[in-house]
Amino acid sequence: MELQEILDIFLTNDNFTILTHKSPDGDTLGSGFALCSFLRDMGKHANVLNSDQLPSRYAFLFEGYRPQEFEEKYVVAVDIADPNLIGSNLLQYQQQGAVDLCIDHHISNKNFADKTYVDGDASAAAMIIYEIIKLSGRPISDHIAKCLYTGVATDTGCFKYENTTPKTHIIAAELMAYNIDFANINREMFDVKSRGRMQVEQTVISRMKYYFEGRCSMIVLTKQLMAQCGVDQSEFDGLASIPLCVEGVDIGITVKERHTDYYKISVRTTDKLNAAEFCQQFGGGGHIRAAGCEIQGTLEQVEKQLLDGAAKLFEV
Ligand SMILES: [Mn+2]
Repeated sequence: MELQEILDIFLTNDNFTILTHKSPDGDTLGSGFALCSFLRDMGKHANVLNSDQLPSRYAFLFEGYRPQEFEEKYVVAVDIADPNLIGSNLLQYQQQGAVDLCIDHHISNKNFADKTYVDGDASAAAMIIYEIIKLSGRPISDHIAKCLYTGVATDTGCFKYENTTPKTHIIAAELMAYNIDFANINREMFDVKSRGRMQVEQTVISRMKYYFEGRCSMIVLTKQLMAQCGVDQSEFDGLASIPLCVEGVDIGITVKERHTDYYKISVRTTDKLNAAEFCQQFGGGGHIRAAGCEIQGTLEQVEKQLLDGAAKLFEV
């Protein structure tokens, strides 16, 4: 599929429903609301749907947004790799044939829509939306620029992750030329945390353990701690990067309690170790520097299994 073909779809259809993924992030919301503005600015009808309540930290992306009433004729999914990610409150869209077009940047995309456009080189879905809007030659409002910048910044960890490319910077630079407060967007997205989240960080850091002469560190997040600090799942983005922030650590492990005796493990590594290989020992997987797995057992059993697994990596 060519970008022009997608643009033609937007130009020739009307009454759009734009689907964003559950547990929404800056990219799915930035892409969704930018596309919605683009369509509405052309006098078309469009709504953005999400299975979950939208986190207030993203409120600047949908300020003044009101749902429109119309008979839905075209369904577009943005940043959604798998129909399950549409979420349990929008089950009707998970059915075969419910989604007309999917615009995504995950190479793992399940091809669940009638038409799918995947650009695995795009750091964010927002980069693809930007290219479509730019191709149209229509004006880009400050609101659209703000949404797209947020998508690109958040999916690249503020231009720090390995998925950042020269093109990422070029698009970000073009978006910065609009009247957007990028410094404040980045502050809100990366620096500001709720008090509860701060408390969680404070506790897990104070209890962080080190192994293998300081090359491995581990933090544990229990349900009790989450409840104590009054924070919900949506606030735990990025927590797994904490253990690897310590000098000398090559593998940082975050153990998160899901249910009793059931733990979700997030692993981050430097270029000296392979996180995916580590997690494969426990039936998980992922990328070279970031991977995950799930382990059943008591906390003590889980910790022991992880350390035995790490010992293999360090060959001790
Ligand atoms: Mn994305």
